[in-house]
Amino acid sequence: MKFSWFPGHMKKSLKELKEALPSVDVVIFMLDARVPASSFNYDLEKLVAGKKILFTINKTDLASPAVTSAWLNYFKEQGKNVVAISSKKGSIKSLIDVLEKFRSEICEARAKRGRVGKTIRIMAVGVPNSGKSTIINRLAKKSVSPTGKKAGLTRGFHWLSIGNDMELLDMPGIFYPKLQSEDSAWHLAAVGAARDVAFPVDDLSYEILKFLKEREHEFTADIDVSSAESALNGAGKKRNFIKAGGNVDYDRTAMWVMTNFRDGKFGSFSLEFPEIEN
Ligand SMILES: Nc1nc2c(ncn2[C@@H]2O[C@H](COP(=O)(O)OP(=O)(O)OP(=O)(O)O)[C@@H](O)[C@H]2O)c(=O)[nH]1
Ligand SMILES: [Mg+2]
Repeated sequence: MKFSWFPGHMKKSLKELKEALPSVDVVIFMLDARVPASSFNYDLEKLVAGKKILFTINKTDLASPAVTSAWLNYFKEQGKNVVAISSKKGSIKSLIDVLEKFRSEICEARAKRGRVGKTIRIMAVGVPNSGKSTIINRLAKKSVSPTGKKAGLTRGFHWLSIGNDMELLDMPGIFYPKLQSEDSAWHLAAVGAARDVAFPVDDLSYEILKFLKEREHEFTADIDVSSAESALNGAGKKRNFIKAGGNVDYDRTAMWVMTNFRDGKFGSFSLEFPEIEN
């Protein structure tokens, strides 16, 4: 699959992230619950060693609940701080509780060094579209950062004071130079993280149709997925996406498959499982 990875502006963001690190107390790793492996980077975890780290599995409303539980256990078994939330639809109390625990520990450590000050500075890191700005707005209880379906919405680094003695660094989504696995590229594109890298939408929709077929999704019951052409033909006919002249409109069909998958309209699916990916 043709895929141009790591666009130039990611390099710049990674550099800015490193520059911001000295003033950061807490790092929230925002993971997309459907692709926790591909939306995480081990090199970055090493880079922020010494900070308080919270793994946040977000968008649980779009993922398989059983697989999300497995991911929670996976991180807990490694002794990591982890919560699973839907920052758009559900409660974020579990996340707030951990941040408050971190705050007491940080203040205690400061007091030992003779320092005062209750404010903690938090950085939310994740691939584009993982929900960083949404969670910042939830914590601030108002809209302080624009959010939206388009990956790459937040540009530049901004410290935002969100009340409760917390400051949050809103920053663009970041990819990493190395993909976690062969499937990472289409997984990230499928969840909407990879808008600004050249990913062919027909290849992507074919991967999604194959994935649905493997899971015996009813939409694919009578679709032949042995080739991209037959899969898109089947899906297009089913939706009646026919061009003048009688051929299936592949572009429209591919866009429809991709958008429906991203929005969870085929159901809640996890693309990555801890025992396989790690
Ligand atoms: N269904 C669902 N959608 C979510 C959730 N969290 C965020 N979203 C949506 O995902 C999209 C991206 O959210 P943002 O908060 O803008 O993501 P971001 O990580 O700041 O993205 P960039 O600034 O582009 O890096 C928006 O349409 C949000 O409404 C969630 O838990 N569930
Ligand atoms: Mg953002």
